[in-house]
Amino acid sequence: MAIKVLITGILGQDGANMAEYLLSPTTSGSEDFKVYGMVRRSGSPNYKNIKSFASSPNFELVDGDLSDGTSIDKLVKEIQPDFFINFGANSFVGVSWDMPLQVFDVNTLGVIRCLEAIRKFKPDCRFYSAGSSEEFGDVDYTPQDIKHPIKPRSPYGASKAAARHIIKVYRESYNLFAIHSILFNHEGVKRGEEFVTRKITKGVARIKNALDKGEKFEPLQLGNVNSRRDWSDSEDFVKGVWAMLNQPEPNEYVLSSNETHSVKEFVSEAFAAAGIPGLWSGEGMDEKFRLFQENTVLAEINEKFYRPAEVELLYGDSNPAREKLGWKPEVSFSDLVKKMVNADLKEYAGRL
Ligand code: NAP
Ligand code: F7E
Repeated sequence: MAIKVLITGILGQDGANMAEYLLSPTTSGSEDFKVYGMVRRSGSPNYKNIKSFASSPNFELVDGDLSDGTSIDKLVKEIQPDFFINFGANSFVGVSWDMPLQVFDVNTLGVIRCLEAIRKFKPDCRFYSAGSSEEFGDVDYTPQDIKHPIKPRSPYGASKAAARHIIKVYRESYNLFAIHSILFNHEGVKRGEEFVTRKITKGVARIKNALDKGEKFEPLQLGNVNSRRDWSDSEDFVKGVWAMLNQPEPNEYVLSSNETHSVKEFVSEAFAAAGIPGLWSGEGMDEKFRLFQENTVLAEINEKFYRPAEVELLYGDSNPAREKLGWKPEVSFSDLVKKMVNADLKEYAGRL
């Protein structure tokens, strides 16, 4: 009998990486997985992240929406999944001030809809829902571990914190295997273009092309470049999530790289990876990243990308996950930047 895994957010970064991981022959071994990827039929779905496995006989797209409990009930009742991995969310922090109700509807009520479906129709299904280091917000100490106080700074962070509490309530009230771990930032070649890492690596590809041709270009426009994040590779994180789902008890962990880097460092590394040396100078809104020994501006600050409240410093402690789950991230910060830049250089060249 195949192990049935229902994944929400399948067209996003983590959902696609998780399905790819489960469907890869090295993971499956003798076990066969049947992966059901949930898509919402609003707008025009973009299937580019799932192209490597979309035609696999062990994969099936199913319709549903975290805003619609009926659809979640129907999927759990009909599929009878062994595992339910909830990666679906409105995941962009920056937009969460503009649509707080929608963010809570999907990220918090959506989780309750999943829990209710499991409680009613498949109580032995193991449930995972992605939590976020954004829940820690204006942090009290570094590095942050699973016991760090919940102090969100955005509607997104608050929506994930509320989800964390309700998952605990369901786990304890109904004896469900339901977990919500804290994921620090994780990126990769499937990352959405609105997030700062992908915005930078796509910008580097565009600027590299212009510099090579001697053409004019618009510098990259960024917000708070002094904020610090703990960045890892999403392909490493899905393995940690799978390990968490397969422990004997429903314990929750932090997944992180255990390093912190500023947005400025990401910019410098990304341009360097494309063979473009540069230097930061200036202060505040006048900070600029210039081509080394030249005046050409490669990146500058635009107030538009500042947030109403910022999480200034994220730096995780994933040692318990490393010790108890035998998990650790394989891709370093510098290799992650190189991987993303190289993919975007290739994609840019392919468009010409
Ligand atoms: P992502 O690329 O933005 O993917 C999110 C997915 O959720 C998208 O495929 C989106 O569908 C889907 N979705 C949005 N609204 C939905 C709804 N109403 N019903 C069903 N699906 C819906 O995010 P990600 O980076 O893969 O992150 C996965 C999860 O981890 C999210 O819960 C995120 O909040 C959390 N997380 C991410 C990070 C990170 O650094 N990546 C860190 C901590 C936590 P469409 O494709 O149709 O838009
Ligand atoms: O911002 C700063 C921005 O949007 C990172 C999500 O996956 O991780 C992610 O949330 C930092 C922030 O990610 C720009 O102000 C500067 O300090 O890439 P981001 P995020 O907000 O950390 C957490 C853990 C999640 O759970 C989320 O789902 O970069 N920044 N300039 C900028 N950010 C953006 N997007 N664009 C800029 O131009």
